[in-house]
Amino acid sequence: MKHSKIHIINKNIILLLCFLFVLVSFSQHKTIHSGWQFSENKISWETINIPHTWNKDDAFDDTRGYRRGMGYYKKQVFISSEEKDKIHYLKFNGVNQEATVYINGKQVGNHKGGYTAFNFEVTPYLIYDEYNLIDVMVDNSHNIDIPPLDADFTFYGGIYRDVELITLPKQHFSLDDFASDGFYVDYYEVSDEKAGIEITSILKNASKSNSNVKLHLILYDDKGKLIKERTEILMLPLEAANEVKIKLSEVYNPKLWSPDNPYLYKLQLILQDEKGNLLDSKSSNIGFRWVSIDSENGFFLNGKPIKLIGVNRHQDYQGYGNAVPLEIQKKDIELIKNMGANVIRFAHYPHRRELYDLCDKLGILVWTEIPVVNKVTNSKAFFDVCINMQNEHIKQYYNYPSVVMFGYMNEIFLRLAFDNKSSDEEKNQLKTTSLKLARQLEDLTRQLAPNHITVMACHLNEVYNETGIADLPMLLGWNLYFGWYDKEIQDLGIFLDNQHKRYPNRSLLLSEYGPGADVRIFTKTPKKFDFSTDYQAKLHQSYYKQITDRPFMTGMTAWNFADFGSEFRGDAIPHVNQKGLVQYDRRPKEIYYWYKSVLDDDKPFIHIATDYLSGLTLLENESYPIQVFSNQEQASVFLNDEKVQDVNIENGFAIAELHFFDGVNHIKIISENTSEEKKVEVKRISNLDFKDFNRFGINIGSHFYFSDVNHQITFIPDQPYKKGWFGYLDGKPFRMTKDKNQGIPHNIKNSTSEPLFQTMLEGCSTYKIDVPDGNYKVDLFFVEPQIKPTENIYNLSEIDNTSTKIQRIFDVFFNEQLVEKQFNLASAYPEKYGVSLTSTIQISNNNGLTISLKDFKGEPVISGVLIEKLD
Ligand code: GCB
Repeated sequence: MKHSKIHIINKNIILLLCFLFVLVSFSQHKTIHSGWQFSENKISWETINIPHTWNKDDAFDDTRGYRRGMGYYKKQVFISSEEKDKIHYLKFNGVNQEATVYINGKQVGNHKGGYTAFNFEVTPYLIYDEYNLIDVMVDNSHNIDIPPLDADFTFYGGIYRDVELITLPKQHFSLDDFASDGFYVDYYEVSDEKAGIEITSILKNASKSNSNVKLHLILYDDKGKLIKERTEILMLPLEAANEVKIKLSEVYNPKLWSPDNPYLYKLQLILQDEKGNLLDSKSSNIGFRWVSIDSENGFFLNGKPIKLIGVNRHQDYQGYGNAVPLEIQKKDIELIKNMGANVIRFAHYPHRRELYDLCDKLGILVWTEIPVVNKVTNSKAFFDVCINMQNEHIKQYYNYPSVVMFGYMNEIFLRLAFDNKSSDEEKNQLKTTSLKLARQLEDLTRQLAPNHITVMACHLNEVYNETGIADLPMLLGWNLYFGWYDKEIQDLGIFLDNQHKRYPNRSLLLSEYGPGADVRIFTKTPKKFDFSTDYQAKLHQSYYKQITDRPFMTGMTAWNFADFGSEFRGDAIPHVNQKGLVQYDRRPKEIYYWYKSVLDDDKPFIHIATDYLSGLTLLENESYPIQVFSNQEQASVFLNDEKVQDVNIENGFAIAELHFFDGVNHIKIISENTSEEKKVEVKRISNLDFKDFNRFGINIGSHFYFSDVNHQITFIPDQPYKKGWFGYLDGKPFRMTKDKNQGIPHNIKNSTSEPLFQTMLEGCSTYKIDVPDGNYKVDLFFVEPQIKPTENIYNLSEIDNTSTKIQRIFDVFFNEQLVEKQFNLASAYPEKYGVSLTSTIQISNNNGLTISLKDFKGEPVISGVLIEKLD
């Protein structure tokens, strides 16, 4: 028995290999990456490889500036006359955002939309036994007929996904149905007992005569063992494409697919001619699963409740823009799985298809959507592009068993909500148009994907309820930023309870949440909008509890898996949205490990959150709270081999208040099943004598530490003056907006030390630092915060425009010595420059250093100070 099983498996493998071998000579997909020519102006050309974008650097570089416009690509391909009887397609898997394709100077087609695949049949344009010229004209300029019109991510232009040259026999699986694979898998009667699939194939016969073919469908289990098969003999009418529906009979006791056990069967579709020669072949993952949602009890997979906890993902990556090699992208999905997530929202557009295949394999449920974001255009052309895009999206992504949710809009009223120029009538018109488009997309989605869940995401605004748009999708996503753009962290639950009460029949998902966080910023006292990783931990930890406490919530997807490029943004790193759980280059922030602690119970796990505590400086007897993340219940904390305390780990974390020594400290956390160790280097200063150190930096006006690579120092938080130490005698932290928690200046030029400049004291006339007598070099840091305030709709706070007129002029003294007379940042540095003033000073008579800022006009500002002892 055992022997014969092995025999069958082997036989199948041989069979498969035979098919693959023959396949190469029949239908062929050639990826054409190399040796393309690219030009921005058709005058000077450079040789590039695909994937490619022309915005990978300029979207981050203020000097060059982000170029939205045209890009021209060309490449020669030789087509042999041996291919003369074949059909040829050129397939583009992603070109942002409009492409016009020419072969040998003749236009073969145009495609609008940057995130779905498209193809053109190029057979009539080819010249055999010669080089054929492919020209692609790409346009990423703002086009009111192509979504997204406006969004918080960079629209990198270029051919940024693979280009394929596909050669097919005359009879093949059609490529003409919105560039899908030409077949669709539907599941029927899926249960624990049995499960079936029905396959709809679109078979095309491009020859001038009717053709008889065989369609052979085979279902294998995950070991390659044949489970079901069926062969149909079909007559394909000449020059036509036809749909064929074939059911495979049910599999009994099927192995169900789930995040815990992503069991995949494999479907092979083989098209042969009447003599049995292979024509074309396709395959698909088959995962038997069924999903349902319930507005009281959340999400169900295979009849069992499952809380969806995961992330949103954008596709770009530091240094690559959107032209990211596939293997690097696959790592994201692995990292997400490793964190313990069971869901990904591919935001705000379809990502590479290979990643969905990986979600099938790793067991991650998927929400996928098209980029209709922030606003719509009231034009037929815009509607047509959206409808076409959703057709492409659903048909290209239909067969992945991981895909359970299809979406089509994100925060569609965001622009409207911040529009103070349009009349009420114009606004009502926009509401009506958006609702009309939403209805069309919802209907289309339900019609094309009747077994999937339709979704849409809204931002915090009543307009979604008022207009009724929120009632359209089967599952409503709320993107909620309580404790960041809005109110406080605890307001999340209050809002959700209220929505649930008002709309008890709606199923809800928290589709986005999260604060910005920069690994260079840490603090004992995290505050809203400080970009500290500590505030990030606080918010995520609380949100997780608030969602898991509410059974009606289907789940939550954090914004965002990784930091991503957003050209207009100016957070702690300009042009980058820093809400990632991992950095732009995917190095995990601490919060990544916290998620792992609550989501992944595969193995005992402890993480000590000290990875970015670089240059921690502690004064006098100061201690520092260290977060310990773990999936264990209890642990003992050791510092430098001495037991300090036992901690209970709740909600995945515990805090250990540690009294570090000066120098390298050794932390060890031991739980019953595992342990973890970390070293932390600490500078403990018992007074400002400058004996064991010769540099000292203060992040004036700020409550956080900032570890600054440029100055090779960690600036420590500010304080009111304390004798023997340092601090301000007057002044208050500067804020640009009425919301006192937000409103730090953005996009500071000439610096990558934004967190040093962004926070500052305003109205400080005296700052004292009690350094001993000696010779010092002192750097002071300034920025004029009120030049050209950045209008950022994602910082949902009011900008005080009157402030642009404010001028400040002040004199700067070190003790009595004048350093700068009539310092006028606004006129000396007309852009928002990070400015430093450097001067030496001889301190004597135990006077310490007094920095005086004497106002001449307006209130002085100061961002930081760095003192170095010279001898
Ligand atoms: C949102 C948007 C997303 C933004 C995010 C943010 O609600 O859907 O595209 O990136 O907020 O960070 O502000």
